[in-house]
Amino acid sequence: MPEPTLLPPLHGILPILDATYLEQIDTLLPDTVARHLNTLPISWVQLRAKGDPDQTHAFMLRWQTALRQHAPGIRVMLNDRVSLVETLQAAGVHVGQEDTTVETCRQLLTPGRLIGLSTHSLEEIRQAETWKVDYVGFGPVFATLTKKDARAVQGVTALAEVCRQTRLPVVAIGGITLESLPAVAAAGAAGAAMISALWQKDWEWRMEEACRRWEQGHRTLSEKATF
Ligand code: TZP
Ligand code: MG
Repeated sequence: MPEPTLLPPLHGILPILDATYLEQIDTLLPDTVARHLNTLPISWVQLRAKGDPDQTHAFMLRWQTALRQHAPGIRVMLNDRVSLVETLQAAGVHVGQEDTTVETCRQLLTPGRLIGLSTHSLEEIRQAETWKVDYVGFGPVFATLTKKDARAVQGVTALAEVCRQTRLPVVAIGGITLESLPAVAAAGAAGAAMISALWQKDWEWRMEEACRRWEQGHRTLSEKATF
């Protein structure tokens, strides 16, 4: 069955639980992370693994189990692996322009599952609108070393422009740091997806700080709207 209703709205920090990064921190346990996320204003996460299919399945199962047990209010999106969404009872799938098409994802998923699509231009966002995705990723906003085949950097000005131009929730991604978070929130993004700036030894503090700075950026946005 799809996720229950009465969940918090999808916005704010979207931590990407990336297998490569998480496995570098040997002290990090799924239960500990899930319990900590549950104390924060985080409404969604994404599981991302680029290993072979069995390893990816095992990784996603391990983390989804921990999250469902210790952070049941957080919706879990799976990167790419649409075939695992129903098996793992995840909230939905996030796909790139070259992955399984949105149409195929809709056919494979039960109604109510979410579909997010990576975009890199207003044109791709317009296309995503016609496909009725639930949100779009947009980026890379800044230079990133995490995704080797990342497209050209878009910048915060382009981010603000696409946020103005579409009614779809826009999740900013790519090279977002704690320092740049307030600007990303102030640009009108619905969320900020982050990997390398979160998953370091002091990840607990980073996660809390990210939530604080997101709120700080949002205050700027509402002040701008008021005056
Ligand atoms: N897609 C576009 S940029 C990116 C992905 C998955 C990498 C994001 O990682 P980081 O470390 O937050 O730049
Ligand atoms: Mg992909």
